[in-house]
Amino acid sequence: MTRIIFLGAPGAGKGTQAQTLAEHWKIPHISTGDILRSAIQEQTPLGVKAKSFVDSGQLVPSELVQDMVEERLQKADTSSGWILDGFPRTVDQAAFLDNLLKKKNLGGALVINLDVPDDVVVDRLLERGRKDDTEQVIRRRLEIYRSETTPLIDYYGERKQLVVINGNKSAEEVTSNLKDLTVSC
Ligand code: B4P
Repeated sequence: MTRIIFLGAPGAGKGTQAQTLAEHWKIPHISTGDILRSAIQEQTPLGVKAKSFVDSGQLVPSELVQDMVEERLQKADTSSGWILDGFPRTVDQAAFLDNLLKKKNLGGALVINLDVPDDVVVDRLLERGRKDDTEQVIRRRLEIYRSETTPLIDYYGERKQLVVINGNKSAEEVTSNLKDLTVSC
């Protein structure tokens, strides 16, 4: 069973790599950002609550995202594994996921931190130009990444689950390095 978590700054390539690897291994790519954006688009109760947080680059309250992830991980397509992209983003969310995996008698996931310098991610996101990819919102997301998400590097490092990959290469080169890495795990 393949269980992978992608960490990395906004724009580090988590979504790009998670999608490619999920197709390669035929396991679901679970992106909390994608699920939230589609809930916002469909104006579901979750989407209505999440909209202002996503638009301004803030984290959506953890209770909402945790319920959403728990529900998604109950679906039958997760039986041979999954790739989580964008979750966990805080130490509280990581502890929640650990408990959830324990309840399901599953071991920990392999955690991959895609390492990319700030100026590179800002350029990538400005070029992508999604609604939350304006310079001001990107800077806010990077600040929150630094304060809320980088503590996960120590969290998973201490648990010997963490691998750091240089994400500042072409998407194809990063994919090739990831395939080498995960095949040997
Ligand atoms: P996400 O959708 O996760 O946003 P992201 O971090 O910007 O996406 P990602 O990092 O995957 O983009 P990618 O590199 O693939 O979250 C959006 C919002 O949702 C958050 O701000 C928050 O409000 C909310 N949210 C999500 N999860 C949450 C949680 N757990 N808790 C609370 N709130 C949560 O792509 C970036 C661009 O770079 C693309 O255009 C791509 O083509 C390009 N690119 C990728 N790799 C490249 C490479 N190697 N070289 C050149 N370009 C590359």
